[in-house]
Amino acid sequence: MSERTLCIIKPDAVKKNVQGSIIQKILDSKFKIIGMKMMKLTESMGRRFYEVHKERPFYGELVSFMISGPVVVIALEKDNAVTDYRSLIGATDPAEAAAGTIRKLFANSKSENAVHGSDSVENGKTEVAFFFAESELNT
Ligand code: FUP
Repeated sequence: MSERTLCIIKPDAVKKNVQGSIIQKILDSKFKIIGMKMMKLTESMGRRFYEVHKERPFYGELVSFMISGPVVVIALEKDNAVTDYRSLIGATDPAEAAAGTIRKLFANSKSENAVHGSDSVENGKTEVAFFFAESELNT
């Protein structure tokens, strides 16, 4: 089934200029890019996007990091997009991520971990809609 998932190339990866390498790996894995924009998240957007984590001890630092510099937000579509994209990015902590995954290759740490990926089919839809109007998507 065709699904949507959201990639965010996080500030650490944008600072390192590895956006192109990350996008190429996504394209090589047969995802369709249906929307893409570079932007700096506002504090309010960062807080809302990560609201599910608001009780976690790292919430404040996570939001500060995500608004510390520009990000590239990419809406992806593919059969099994959510699971396939999570396999492509690897575990949250790069120390635990499999060889060849985006986080293994490009992440600094568990918090500065290069990319975001939606964690369920439902969140894939919601997170794409958080950043893109349906009219902005090229399906
Ligand atoms: P993931 O779905 O792999 O991005 O991981 P989580 O949903 O568990 O965490 C969301 C984000 O919170 C991570 F990308 C980075 C941050 N985080 C921390 O900063 N410290 C932690 O211990 C766990 C997560």
